[in-house]
Amino acid sequence: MKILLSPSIVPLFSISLFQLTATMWGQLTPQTPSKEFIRIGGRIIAVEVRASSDTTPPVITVGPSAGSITSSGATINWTTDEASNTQVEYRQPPGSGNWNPVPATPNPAMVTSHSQALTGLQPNQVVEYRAKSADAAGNTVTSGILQFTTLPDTTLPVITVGPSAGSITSSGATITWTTDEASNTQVEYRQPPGSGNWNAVPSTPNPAMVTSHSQALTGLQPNQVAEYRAKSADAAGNTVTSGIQQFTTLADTTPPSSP
Ligand SMILES: [Ca+2]
Ligand SMILES: [Ca+2]
Repeated sequence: MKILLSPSIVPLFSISLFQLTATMWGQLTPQTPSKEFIRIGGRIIAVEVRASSDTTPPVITVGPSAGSITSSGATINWTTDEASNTQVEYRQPPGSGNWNPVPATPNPAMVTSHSQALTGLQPNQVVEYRAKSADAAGNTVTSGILQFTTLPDTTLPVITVGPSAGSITSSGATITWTTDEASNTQVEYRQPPGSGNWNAVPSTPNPAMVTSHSQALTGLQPNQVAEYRAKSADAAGNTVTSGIQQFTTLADTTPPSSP
């Protein structure tokens, strides 16, 4: 009995009819043409491994193009003239560092209609990308480099925890809250509630883009209610303002210093 095999993954299917074990399969993966003898069920079988006759890379006949573009993602689609695997490489912005391959290893499904989603992109910024497909023999086509621009971020941050006042003393407190996306930090307060204009701390928002926010208030009057609200803006300027909260400073128990 003689089985003709190519070094590609195709022979795995052909000989699986004989219930090869993983070890047997390991014996059947030479990268160069050769003849092997294997024992299956008490029978000695001669196996000839042939070099693949396919030396032609796939041809991209349609695309690639970017669809379903959002502020953080898109889907890249293309068509090849023969069954091949799927991978997209992208950089944002163009020319920035190394290409990011998605998936990290190509999707092994051998198809002619390719679709790969990109996620986690920055909003309102150009992305460059290229599509790659390899046939079963490993011949790879890489498309030219194309671009698209993600949509602007129009979604306000959401405050998921807080705000709440902690570390309360007779003259201050620390306001903390959490947002669902990176955003800046500012607290507005009045003491007592309803008195005059809001005091913004800091006067311009702390520009650090974070999801865990903390802002100290100082110089408050002792033993008096303060009202406050938290504000956070994302990089696109979408600003969330919390509801109004209150806390009461502690009584002043420190005697005046005497000479
Ligand atoms: Ca081919
Ligand atoms: Ca946003």
